[in-house]
Amino acid sequence: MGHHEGHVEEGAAASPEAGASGAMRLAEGAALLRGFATEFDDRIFREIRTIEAQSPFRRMQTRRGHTMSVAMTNCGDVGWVSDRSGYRYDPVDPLTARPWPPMPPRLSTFASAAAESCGFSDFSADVCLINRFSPKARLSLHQDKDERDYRMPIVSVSLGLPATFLLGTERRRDTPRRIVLESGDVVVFGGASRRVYHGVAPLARGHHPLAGGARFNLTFRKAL
Ligand code: MD3
Ligand code: FE
Repeated sequence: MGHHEGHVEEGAAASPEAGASGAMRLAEGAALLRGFATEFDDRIFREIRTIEAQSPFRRMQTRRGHTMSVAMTNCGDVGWVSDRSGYRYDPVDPLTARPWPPMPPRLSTFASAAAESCGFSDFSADVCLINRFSPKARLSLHQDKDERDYRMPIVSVSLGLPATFLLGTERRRDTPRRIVLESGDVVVFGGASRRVYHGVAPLARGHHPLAGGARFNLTFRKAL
């Protein structure tokens, strides 16, 4: 086992051999790029601050009337929103009644480069959903199926406190694998992995020099 041993729990079959690109295969179509965003973390945090100054983080309501524990905002042509009428991609931020902040070109270039390194040569994100986890915040197992073209991957960037990512299969009842994602880790979910159930276990308390007591996750998507 390489020096990554210990990050991946319960024998999550990330091959310890990172390939030429540095990617570790997590599952069919899913690749983990450890630390791919680390050299850009300052810049990404600055972009997040600019975005949240225009469209603040907020905890959305579910159709059933629950308040999500994760706070969210978006940038791009549309944003993912959830309320009592359900969830959707919306070009207008319901909190501000204005369009979402534009996708910073450097972020979309970064996401395309991550996708490219995993074999997705024509990925161009039109939305970035930004999740902010405080201690105890979690995401229950779900699939992401509001996007039009499932042939396009989703690129996930984790920053701040570590979290246990739950990687299931296309069957909800299968026990998910637990994979610790740390600040700077990037995961590209494409192919068969695009449709799997996944979630995040309740965040543990901690301190991170850039993020304080929180974890941020950016998911770059092609929604339209
Ligand atoms: C696998 N976010 O925003 S990122 C989400 O850590 C979401 O904030 C989690 O699940 C987070 O929808 C997990 C990894 C991820 C994101 C989207 C996926 C994995 C995925 C879509 C399909 C398959
Ligand atoms: Fe998801």
